Amino acid sequence: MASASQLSHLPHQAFIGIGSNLIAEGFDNLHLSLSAAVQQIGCADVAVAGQSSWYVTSAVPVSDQPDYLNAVLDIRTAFEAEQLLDHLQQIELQFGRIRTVRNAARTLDLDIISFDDEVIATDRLDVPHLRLHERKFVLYPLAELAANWRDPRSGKLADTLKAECDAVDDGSQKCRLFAR
Ligand code: A4P
Ligand code: MG
Repeated sequence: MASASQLSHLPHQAFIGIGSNLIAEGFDNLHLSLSAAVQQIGCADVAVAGQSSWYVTSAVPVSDQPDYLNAVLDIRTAFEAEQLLDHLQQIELQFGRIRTVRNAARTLDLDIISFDDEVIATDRLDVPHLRLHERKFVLYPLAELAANWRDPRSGKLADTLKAECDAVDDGSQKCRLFAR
């Protein structure tokens, strides 16, 4: 994890959702390949300041895909949001992500959950992530890391979004702490 002096030249804060349900080539399990991906995210312009626990989650929408391993990272960065997306997409490619259909099984998915308290809507980016409020695999790790983070679109706290998501869940979204 980055030290305070390493973070001082990185003016932006973002939460990144990380997940996978296919082991990347060269790794023995999802936890090892995802931990290697976290290492790759750190660079001169990005520092990983915090990380949630890992969660074992069922695929959303419900399907016969294998379970995912998910977490959320708290990062500091000198990049603007689209530069950060470029950086993350490059890492997805390194881990063998081949874009097929939407919601396909994947070796690595990196999503920008939030970027400062900005609301961004461009051809390439919607931030905060548009489906954040309906996904336990984002809200559980996000609330663990930053219960008091406020969604600039809805004005709601991460803890509130998590409780609301739980309240409407029909039991189909499994989300449990990963035991190593
Ligand atoms: N894009 C727009 N906004 C963002 C953002 N905030 N962060 C655009 C990242 N990308 C963003 O993404 C398609 C395009 O979305 C990008 O080119 C970017 O310009 P993609 O990663 O190529 O495709 P995708 O991930 O299959 O589609 P989508 O709609 O982004 O899906 P999500 O929301 O990423 O969800 N179930 C479990 N249990 N755990 C998971 O991690 N992940 C997904 C993917 C589905 N089900 C899951 C999980
Ligand atoms: Mg994605």
